[in-house]
Amino acid sequence: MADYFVGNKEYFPGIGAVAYEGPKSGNPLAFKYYDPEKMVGPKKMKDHLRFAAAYWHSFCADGADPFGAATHPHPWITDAKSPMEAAEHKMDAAFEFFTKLGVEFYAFHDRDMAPEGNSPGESEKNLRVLVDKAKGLQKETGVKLLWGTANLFTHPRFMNGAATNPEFGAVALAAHQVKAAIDATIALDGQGYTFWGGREGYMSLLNTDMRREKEHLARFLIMARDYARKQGFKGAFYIEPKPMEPTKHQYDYDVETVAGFLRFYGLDKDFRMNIEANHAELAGHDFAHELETAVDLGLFGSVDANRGDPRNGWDTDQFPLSYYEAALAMRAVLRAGGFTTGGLNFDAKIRRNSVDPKDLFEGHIGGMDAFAAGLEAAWRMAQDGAFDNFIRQRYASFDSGDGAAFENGGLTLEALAALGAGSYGSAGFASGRQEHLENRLNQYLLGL
Ligand code: XLS
Ligand code: CA
Ligand code: CA
Repeated sequence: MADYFVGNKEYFPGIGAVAYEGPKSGNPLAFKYYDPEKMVGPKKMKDHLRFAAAYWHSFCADGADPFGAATHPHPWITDAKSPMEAAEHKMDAAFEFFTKLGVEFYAFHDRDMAPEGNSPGESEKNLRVLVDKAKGLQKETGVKLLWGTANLFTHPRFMNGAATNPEFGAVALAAHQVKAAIDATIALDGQGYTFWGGREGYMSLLNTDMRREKEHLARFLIMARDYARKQGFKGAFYIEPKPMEPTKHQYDYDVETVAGFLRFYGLDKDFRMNIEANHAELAGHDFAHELETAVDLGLFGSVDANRGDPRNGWDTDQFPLSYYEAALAMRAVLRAGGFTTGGLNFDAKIRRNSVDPKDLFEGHIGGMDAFAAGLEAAWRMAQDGAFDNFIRQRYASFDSGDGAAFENGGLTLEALAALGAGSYGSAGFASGRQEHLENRLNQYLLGL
């Protein structure tokens, strides 16, 4: 791809299309492993991985933190005469970035794309204007929308939650925003629509009716689903689990919790999980644990690829770099049969002191390389079959005879106990061979 920028101004001058140059390349702005057209089994790397960039971290986050002011110079804001013009320039910069980096998808919140107006109606109008522009840029560049969502956590009106707000008026305002964000997602041919429960949780049980709040959340999701389907939306709805931050406790705690909730309210046909690595970590789980759980439950959908810092327990949203974690993540994705509507969205941001425009590219390049290497390792695992065979063998006593009768509900506890008192005395001592399997994993990572 030639140097490409949209609009009148180039926001990342001096940076061209990022190309694959191979593992030995010394060019920091080249891929070392991610070779989009390379076949991995029946599919190209790019079709396995379906990379997306996040509008909010890449084009809205300005490096501010609770201790200090913005550090990231955003030329698309400084060169604009009004918030709407800034939003248009930001979109030019975003599509320039997507195309130079070579991601096929992006994801956005309503407020990332268009500024809040002076009334709900004005905010919706602002969004419509920017959605029209995005439609044109998608057509021009071929970049597609992975998912859309509504920001129901930044504005002070949502300080007590959105769908779970104790005041009805706030719930109604949230509905107005979600309806407009669904319309925007449909207009942009989005493949999914995400609900991250930003402040859907509580800060104190002393002022909270949990039962009522969770019922309100379910009611709200049912209404959103029904509206979107009525409008012809065929894509997936995602819930993105997160256990805490910004609230003390969020109702969408982790995959198991959300799965129970979706099933209880009959939402499990339409909703899938959008699993974020950093949120898994905050819930005390490995990233792969959350992915595998969703695959087992038939609720796997999409991934927010990033990492936390294992020592500080915050949602630091750093770029993912671990080949080890990426390989285990891609193993789960392959087991799910690959992505359908979902993809790997980099919900990750450069650090506060990363003030060179190249930093945004290099963060994404590292993450894309890690997942490309992870994909290849996971593919080797699946082809070689050592783990799958070991697991199959480990449970083989349930494949026939008494074990199969137990699995199929053909035994009472008395009958099972009688078998236990009989000939099974030496069972239960087969090695789990964890060390052997972990060593094998390292071999796969080394390309063996
Ligand atoms: C925040 C979430 C958020 C969602 C989209 O922690 O990760 O960015 O992905 O609302
Ligand atoms: Ca996320
Ligand atoms: Ca996060």
